[in-house]
Amino acid sequence: MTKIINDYLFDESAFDYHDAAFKALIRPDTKRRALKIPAILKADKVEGGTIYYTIHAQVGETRILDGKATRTWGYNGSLLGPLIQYESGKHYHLTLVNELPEVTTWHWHGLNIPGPIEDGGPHAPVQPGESKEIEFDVHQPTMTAWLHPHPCPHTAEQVWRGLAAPVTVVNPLDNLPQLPHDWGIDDIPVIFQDRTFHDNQWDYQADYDMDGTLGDTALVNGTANAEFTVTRPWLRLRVLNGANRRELRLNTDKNIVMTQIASDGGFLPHAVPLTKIMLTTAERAELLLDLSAYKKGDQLLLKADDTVILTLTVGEFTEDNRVELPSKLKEIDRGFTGGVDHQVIMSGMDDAVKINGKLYDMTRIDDRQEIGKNEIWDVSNTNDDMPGMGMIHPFHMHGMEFLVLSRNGKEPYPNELGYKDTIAVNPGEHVRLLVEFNVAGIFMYHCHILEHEDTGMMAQIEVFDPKHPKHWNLKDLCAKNGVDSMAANMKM
Ligand SMILES: [Cu+2]
Repeated sequence: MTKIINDYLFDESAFDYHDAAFKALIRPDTKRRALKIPAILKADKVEGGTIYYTIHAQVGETRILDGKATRTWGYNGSLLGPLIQYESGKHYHLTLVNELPEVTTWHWHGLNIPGPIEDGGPHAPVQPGESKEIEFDVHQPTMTAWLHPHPCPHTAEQVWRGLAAPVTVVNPLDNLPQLPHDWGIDDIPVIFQDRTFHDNQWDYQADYDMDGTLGDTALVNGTANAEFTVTRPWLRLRVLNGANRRELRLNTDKNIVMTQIASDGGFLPHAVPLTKIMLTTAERAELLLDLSAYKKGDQLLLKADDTVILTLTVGEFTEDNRVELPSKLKEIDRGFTGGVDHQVIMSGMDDAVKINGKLYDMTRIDDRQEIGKNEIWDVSNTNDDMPGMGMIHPFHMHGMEFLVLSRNGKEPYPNELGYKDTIAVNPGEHVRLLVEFNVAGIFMYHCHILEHEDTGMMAQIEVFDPKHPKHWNLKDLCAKNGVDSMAANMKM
């Protein structure tokens, strides 16, 4: 019998709620609203094997609380964005239209596509009123990713204003089509964020915190006090922690078993039953909930710490979608063949955050790795040098999905045995990662507390292909693309 995980696994003394500036979540005083489900983005056209999408970043208004609408930003809508579906093996052409009053970028968090332009980091700006076109192939396992802006040092503020959208990749080679997959019916996104409302508006500058901005109101898919009506016994939740800083400690009022089937980079080797799960910023988890024992009208409350974020109300079960879960969800080879060791030391808090003792410089290449070789990355968090302080830094790498080999020399947690791109690193911990890039280019790696990343807790790697050598001059690239590389670290 598989052991049920019923704690959050991480170092409790480093949890965000110990911070003096912590804001606990309150349940908003607003009527319950149906959980918003992002629409599926329709292709503009399919031509010669290429699928065309257009994504506008735009300003709008969204009714979130009772009373006045909130001024928000979104993709192809006023808040968040549609589901963008990719299929592995296909070629995509995207038109990115910036209707915002400031420069932005489109970063595909979790997609293994070339950097820095297609990947959408700060080297790939789209100026207000302009549009750009990019093209890329998708070649990767079935997974849940997301889109967000990455224009340093304004990533945090732009995400706060509402820019984020769910992304999925389906790969016929490892997809498990028998699992619930009807979007909005038995397969739903749970995009968790927190915002403070000031007379129904968001005010990033007023709420700004150097260690990560927190809000007191939980939103799921941009819905406050959200409710979803369950119409099939199995429900697949695609949970994304889309907050700037807040750790999501997800649990339910009935402590039911949630079966984790996937993490950031796709299916786990085996399903992991748990009653509690912690996701730091940008981490994803796919959870299967079995509600077959519930009757019409029954409710299950999803909570972040002690605050309800989503009410699941059972309606009429219209179709039985239960299947036998395969004992092995995915074959994963953990063999290591490379030789090089890379080191990443995440240090400091507030404005003293650094990676390997340095602040980000978008014209500097901090590390190199050969395409197609797997190498070890040792990622540590030295916040244990401040007794009674220190925080968890979620470490994210662009351009590939890694495997976790160990935490402080011990086995990774059972739900960390699949591919990931973001990993929580506790103070005093060394996490060893097996990293293999299959696309070349310049990629960032950084703390995914968005304010830390904007302060400069970020570095970049050149992934090189000896068969196609390329000389990167990032100063010239920035000048050509109209990026003020000096401004990238200057937090206003
Ligand atoms: Cu950090």
